[in-house]
Amino acid sequence: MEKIEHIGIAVKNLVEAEKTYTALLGISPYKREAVESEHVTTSFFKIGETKIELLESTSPESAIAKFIDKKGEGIHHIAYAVNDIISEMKSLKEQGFTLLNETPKKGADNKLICFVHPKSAGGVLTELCQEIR
Ligand code: CMX
Repeated sequence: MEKIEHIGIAVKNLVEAEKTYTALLGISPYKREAVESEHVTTSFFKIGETKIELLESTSPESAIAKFIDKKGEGIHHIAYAVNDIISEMKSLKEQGFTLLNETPKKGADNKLICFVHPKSAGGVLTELCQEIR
């Protein structure tokens, strides 16, 4: 893994959360993007080398809606940048981690992504992401 690429934060209302994070971080979001396959709308802030991804659900069935129902708003996942997502996935699987998808999926912000189940990663939903080159 190379670095923390972003931290995902589940929010109820993206517009309100954007205002809060703009005030908190002193910068504006650089992009808003819908990820239809995940039923979310995302908003990204760049803070140094890392990004903050705000996630608002677009469907009651989405992982974000379920998370907010259970735990409320807050940190949802940590995403690590990787150079070669296929080999990282293979290596994690061999070590016993539970991957939530067999092949990388297209995520927000021009990334190939794969999630690792929180139950196999110390209670933290973990995402691998590789820039689409
Ligand atoms: N962090 C830590 N624990 C989590 C979690 C999270 N984000 N989401 C769920 N859990 C825990 C729950 O608390 C629960 O624990 P207990 O059994 O101890 O109560 C357990 O995992 C199962 O939770 P659940 O509500 O029944 O949820 P599901 O099993 O239906 O789904 C998960 C959990 C991780 C498989 C699902 O959320 C998932 O597939 N996530 C990956 C996709 C995703 O999160 N997409 C949204 C972001 C997209 C993006 O970044 O673009």
